[in-house]
Amino acid sequence: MDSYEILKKCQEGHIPVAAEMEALLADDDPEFVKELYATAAKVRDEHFGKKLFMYGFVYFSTYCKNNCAFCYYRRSNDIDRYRKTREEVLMLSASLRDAGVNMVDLTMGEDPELYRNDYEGLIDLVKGVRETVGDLGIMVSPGAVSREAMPRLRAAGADWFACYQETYNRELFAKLRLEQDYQFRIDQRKWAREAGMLTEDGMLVGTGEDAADHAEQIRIMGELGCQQVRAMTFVPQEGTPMQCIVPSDPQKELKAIAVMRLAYPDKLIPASLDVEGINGLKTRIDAGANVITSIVPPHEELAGVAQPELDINDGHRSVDYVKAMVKDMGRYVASNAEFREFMEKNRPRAVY
Ligand code: SAM
Ligand code: MD0
Ligand code: SF4
Repeated sequence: MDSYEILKKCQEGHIPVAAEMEALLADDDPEFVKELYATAAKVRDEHFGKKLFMYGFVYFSTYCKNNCAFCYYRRSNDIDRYRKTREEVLMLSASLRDAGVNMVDLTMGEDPELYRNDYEGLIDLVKGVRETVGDLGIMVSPGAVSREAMPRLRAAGADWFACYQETYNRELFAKLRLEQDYQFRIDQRKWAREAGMLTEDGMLVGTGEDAADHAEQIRIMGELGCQQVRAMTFVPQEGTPMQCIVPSDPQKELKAIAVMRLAYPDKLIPASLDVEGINGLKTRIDAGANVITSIVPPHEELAGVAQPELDINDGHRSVDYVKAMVKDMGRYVASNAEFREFMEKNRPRAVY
């Protein structure tokens, strides 16, 4: 299949099928790749104009009972950890709201303390953040929770549920997310949708997959009905079994972003600051992303996930710094009303 021909069709509104996505992902000719990004950016602009969304990231507990091979916060890693108090999380959320983000992403390791008593601490926290942030979006990224927890998270005020499969290759999943159930993780997003939450899925790039795996991953993520889809390059973490893996060429993630955009013109696709920091923002936007995630306030002793410290305390991941860069790119940050409009239009109807 000729990749230029496929791209040309996409420029005219064609949505690529899996085999076409694979052909686009497999062509590494520099001229072609440039054209791929430009086409994706154009498709994004046709749907969203110059508007970008911004999410504040609150990684409020770095305790985790899991042992993912890729993750710095896996339980076997002997590292310093923190758990923010309810008051601290409310204060951080309020300051992110005041600084102008569209959504607060409440993320945690699978912290037994917050899972205790049927997730009592977590649900109470979400309720508090809802009272604090008014009409801002709230995303929760709590790990894999019970089906019963979903309607309670929704009722507490969560708009979005994020849970990344990382890969739809079962063998690779077993090597990455050790001792975790593949189907239980897939069901997370289904259960969240049934409870009326919008959902996000994601793929980890650079852990041994090829263009065919990426195409398959992108196809399935869309088919399962997520409104936000992401790709993040694996960043090797000290003290983990994957610490010596050579990081993948950054272009792989950018190409995945571009192909996701062509396949899903109207979905939200993040440019995460958690991979290459602020230096990686423009390249991701230029490849078709339309959301900036992992904005972290400085001096609050908060961490990133893949990049625990990069660009945080010098303020380069702050709202103000990111806003200035958005302006430099000739784009603007959406209003909360615009973000809410996206959510209302795309929110799944609760079935229980
Ligand atoms: N603990 C919850 C979970 O795992 O679902 C919520 C945390 S979520 C922010 C963690 C996500 O960050 C993972 O699903 C993975 O995609 C990404 N991540 C973690 N470690 C990473 C690394 N070293 N490099 C790139 N991405 C990473
Ligand atoms: C990010 N570090 O946006 C965050 C995280 C969790 N919902 C998101 C992976 O990159
Ligand atoms: Fe825990 Fe999430 Fe890290 Fe896995 S990715 S070890 S579940 S924090």
